[in-house]
Amino acid sequence: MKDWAFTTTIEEMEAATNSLLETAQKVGADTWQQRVKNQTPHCGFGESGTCCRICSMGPCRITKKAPRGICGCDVHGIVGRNFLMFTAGGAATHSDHGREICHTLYQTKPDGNYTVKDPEKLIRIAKEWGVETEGKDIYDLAHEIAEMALLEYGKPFGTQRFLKRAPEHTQKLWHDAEIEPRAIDREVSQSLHMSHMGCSSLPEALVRQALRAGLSDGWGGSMAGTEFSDVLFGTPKPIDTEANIGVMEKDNVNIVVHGHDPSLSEMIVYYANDPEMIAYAKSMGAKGITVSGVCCTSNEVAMRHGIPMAGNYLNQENVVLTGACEAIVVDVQCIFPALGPLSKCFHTKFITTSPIARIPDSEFIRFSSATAGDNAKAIVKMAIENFKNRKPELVNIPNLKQKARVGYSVEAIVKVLDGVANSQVDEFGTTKPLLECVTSGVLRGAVAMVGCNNPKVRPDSAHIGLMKKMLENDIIVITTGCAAQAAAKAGLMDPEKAKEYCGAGLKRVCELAGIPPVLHMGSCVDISRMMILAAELSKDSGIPISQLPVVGCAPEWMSEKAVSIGNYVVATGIETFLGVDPYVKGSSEICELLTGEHGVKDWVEAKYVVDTDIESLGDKMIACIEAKRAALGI
Ligand code: XCC
Ligand code: SF4
Repeated sequence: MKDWAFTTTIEEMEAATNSLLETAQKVGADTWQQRVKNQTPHCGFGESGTCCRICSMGPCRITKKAPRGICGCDVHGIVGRNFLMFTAGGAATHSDHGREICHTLYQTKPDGNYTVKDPEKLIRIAKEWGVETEGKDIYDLAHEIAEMALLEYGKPFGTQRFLKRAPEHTQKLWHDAEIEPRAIDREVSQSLHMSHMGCSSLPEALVRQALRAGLSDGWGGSMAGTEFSDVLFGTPKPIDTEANIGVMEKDNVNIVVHGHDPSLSEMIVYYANDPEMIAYAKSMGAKGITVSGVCCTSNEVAMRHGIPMAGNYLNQENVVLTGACEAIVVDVQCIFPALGPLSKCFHTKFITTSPIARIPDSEFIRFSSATAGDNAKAIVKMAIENFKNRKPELVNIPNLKQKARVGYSVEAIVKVLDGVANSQVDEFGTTKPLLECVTSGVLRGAVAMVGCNNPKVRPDSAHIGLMKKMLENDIIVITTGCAAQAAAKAGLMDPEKAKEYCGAGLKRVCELAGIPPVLHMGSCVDISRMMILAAELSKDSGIPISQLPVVGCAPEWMSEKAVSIGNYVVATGIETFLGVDPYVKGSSEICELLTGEHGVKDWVEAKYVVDTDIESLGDKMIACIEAKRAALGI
C-alpha cells in the first residue's frame, strides 16, 4: 500500500472543520454535526421504506402484527411506491434545471446577457435533430433548438430525441422493457399517478417506471441541461484551479456561489471580474474579489473558468463559519435551510435568487434572464459593501487547498487521449485510444464516481478511499458532483502529483496524455456526459455497454436526484454500487428486483449493488471489472 503522502487526509479536513466548529460554538450557531445527533437514531420505518402516508387513512407502518396498510397494500407495494416517488422527485429536479437552461438558450441575443458561446456544438445538435442549419443565423437556430428542446418536456407522442445517441443494442433493451422515456414531464407525472393511493402496488411495475423516470432525466432533462449549458457557456476544456476551504482569501471580498444552475453563477463570475467592481472592492478596503463555490454550481464555473472550489455539500456551513464570507449566493438544490440562521450569526449575506428555492432568513434578489446582468451586479456590490462588517476576531480560513485540473467534457477526453494513440479522428473524434488502453490492459477499466456527502458516511472518506483504491489498481476514475470535489480537495486531480501513486499502466496514460488519474466531468446533470462517453465507447468497440469494464459508484449519496441518476445509470447497462441504502431494505421483492440476478438485470443487463462497508464495496467493484474483462477475454 502506498502512502499518498501529498494528499490532504480526511483527518486534516476534519481538523479544519473542528476549528470552524469552535467558532460556531462561540457565536452560538447550530451546525449539521449537532443536528445529526438530535436526529439519531433515525426512524426505522422510514429507513426501511415501510411507512406509507400517501392517504389520510394512514399513515400506515408495516410490522409483523400489521402486515398490510388499511387499504391492504403490502410492504412491497409501499416500499416500491416510495422508491418510485423518490426517483420522480429527482428526475423532476434535474429536468426542471434542464428546462431553465433551455429557456435561457431561448433568451440569447448577440448583445444580450446571454449569448451562444459554442455555436459548433449547437450546429452539431441541430444536425442530429434533423434541423436545417445552412445559412441560418446562429441566434435563430438557438431559438429554434431551444423550443424543440422545451417540447421534449411535454410532447404528446414519441420518445426522447437523445435516446438515439445510445447504441442500438441499448435502445432495443429499452424498447423491449417498455422503459423508453416519452415526454419528460409525462414520466414524472405518471410516476406520481402510479404511486397514488389505489393505483400500482405491483413491485415490477413500480421499478420499471422508476427506470423510465430515471431515463427521462439522464437521457432527457439532464442531457438537455448539460448540452445547452455547453452551447451557452462553452464546452469545458482542461483548466487549472484549486480546491478546499483555503481558496477563500482573507484580504478579499469572498463571494461563494452555491446551487446548480450556471445561469446565475456565470453572471456573478463575470461581474466579480469587472475592473469597475474590483476598484470598488479596493475602495472598501479589500485587496480584490474572490469567487469560490460549493456543490454543483461550483463544478460548473470551475470547469469553464477555473473558479476555485471551496468545498462540497457538507462543507456549505464551513464557508460561512470562516467569518470571511461576505455573501453566499444560491440558486436551486442542495442548499441547507440552515444557512439562514447561520448567516445571521455572522455578517454574511445569504442571498436567494430563484422562486424555486425560497428560504427563510435570506435576502431574495429575483434573478431572471432578462435582468441577469443587473441582478448579478447588485449582488456583487452588496457583497463588497458588506466587507466592512466583518468581525476580524471571528475570521479563520483553514489553510487547506490542493491544485486540480478540471474540465473533462467528453469532447475534452476524446481530445487529450488522442495523444496516447494515433487513431483516425472524425468530426466528434473517437474513443478508440481509450479503448486501446483498456483492451491492452494498460487500464483495467473505469469507475464513474458520483454523488453527494451524507453524514451516514464519514464525509469524503468513501469517495477518497475508493478512488485511491481504484487508481492503485489501474482503474481510471471519472467523476462529477460532490464526489469530484472530494477528489479535488484531496489532491487527486493534481496532474503532477497524483499519477505517482497510480498503478504503472494508469501512471503511463496520465503522463502521455497530461491528465490527472481522476477526471472531473462536471456537475451532477453532467452524468449525462458519462452516458454519452459509455455510448461512444460501446459504438466504437461494438461491445454492449453492459460488457465494458466500467462501473458506476455513489458511495455517499443522499438526494432524490441521486436515486434518479442511479436508475438511469443502471438502465444504461452500467452496474451501480451504492454505499448508502435507498430505503428499500424493508421489501425483499424490491431488493430482489434492484439487486438480484433476475430483476432489472434481466431487462437492462445491469443491477444495483448496495454495501455500506466501503472496503468491501470497493472489492466488489474491482471484482466486477475483472469479471467483465475475463468475459471479454481481455
Ligand atoms: Fe447535491 Fe449536485 Fe449531491 Fe452534491 S452531488 S449534494 S445532489 S450538489 Ni449532485
Ligand atoms: Fe395506508 Fe394504504 Fe393509505 Fe398508504 S395508501 S396510508 S397503506 S391506507
